[in-house]
Amino acid sequence: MTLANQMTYFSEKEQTFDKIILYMDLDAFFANVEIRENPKLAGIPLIVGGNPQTKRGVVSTCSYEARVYGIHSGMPISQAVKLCPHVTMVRGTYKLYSKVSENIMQVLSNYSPVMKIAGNDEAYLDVTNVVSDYEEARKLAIELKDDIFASEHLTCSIGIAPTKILAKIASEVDKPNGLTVVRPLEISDFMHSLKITAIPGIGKKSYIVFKNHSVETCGDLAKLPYQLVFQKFGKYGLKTWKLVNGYNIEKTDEKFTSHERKSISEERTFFNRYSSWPDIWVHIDSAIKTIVSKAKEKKMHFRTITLKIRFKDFETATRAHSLLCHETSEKQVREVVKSLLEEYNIKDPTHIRLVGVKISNLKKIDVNQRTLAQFFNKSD
Ligand code: TTP
Ligand code: MG
Ligand code: MG
Repeated sequence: MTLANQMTYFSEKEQTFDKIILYMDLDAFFANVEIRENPKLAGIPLIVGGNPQTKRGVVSTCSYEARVYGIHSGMPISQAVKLCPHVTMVRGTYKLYSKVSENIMQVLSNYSPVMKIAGNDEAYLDVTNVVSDYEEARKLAIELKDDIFASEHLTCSIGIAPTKILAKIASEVDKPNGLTVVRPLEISDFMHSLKITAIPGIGKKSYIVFKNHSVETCGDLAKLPYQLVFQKFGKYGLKTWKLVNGYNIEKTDEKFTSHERKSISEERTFFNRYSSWPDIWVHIDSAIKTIVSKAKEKKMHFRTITLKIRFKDFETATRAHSLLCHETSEKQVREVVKSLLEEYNIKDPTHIRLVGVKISNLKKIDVNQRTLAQFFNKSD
């Protein structure tokens, strides 16, 4: 492809940013699940992966304390042990990670109907139609972070920007537990400050090629004339040049999938205070009111009601009940939740840290269809 051909892509479209994309990636995913399960592992260099006895295999991931020693995913365990002889190793509980990943994706799916899962601990949400501006997107991200922490006791980093690639880059700059927002007018400044390796796909090999041409930061690349960039680094180099200069290089994304909302849930956490039964009921009741009104707003019927209880020691239990047919009634949810709560047989309410109510098995209301309660002429 000639440069002339390439330059035809400097179109108006590339200057337009009309989306707000949120990207979430969990921090040290496998390692933080292990720490959650065994708090003695917190605050120390920790490796997940390989065989701790034989010291064979590769590092799946490691804690941020281990990263200080230069250890990273994919490194042979033998090398990691050389870098940090006192490192702690655990083999990994992969079934648990996959369950946690599923739960996290479920939480995320409540924040936008347009979502793309990009890995076991990361996903993009197109929130363009969910928020009205970047400030609202930031608030949504804080809510999402709290939600993820409340449901799985894990931290994540979030990037918000007008394109997927920028949102992903933004999520990385303040890891762990970061939140970085890049608005359209801030793209060039934001990019110029970054090392060239901050761009996904630029690894050690490409870095050497760039460095040989005195390009270490994205700003260095941005300053070069595009003709020279094309000549020296080819088509991919030119694409990177456009990215660092604030062009929108993303194709209209057909990969985002719209999904129907699978559940509606609300949780209430009792932070550092003792909960009493009346107090707990006030919170359960307000959670029920919120989810039922959300369901009505979205014209959804539900069949399954789930009650989640988390105790002070983070042990979490869920119980669910499915109705005979789809319903919309708040009263029905209250009755089911009451009997689910009785099933737990909790003696001491002060041990409760969190209560959550979820309705799922959702179905769009057919205006001609009546619920069973309406059929029998009952109402809320
Ligand atoms: P990442 O999100 O790449 O890494 P991470 O979550 O451990 O750390 P960070 O805070 O930098 O995001 O990967 C998610 C999980 O996928 C990770 O915890 C373990 C697994 N994984 C591997 O098993 N092998 C690999 O080479 C990588 C990169 C990840
Ligand atoms: Mg991660
Ligand atoms: Mg990841």
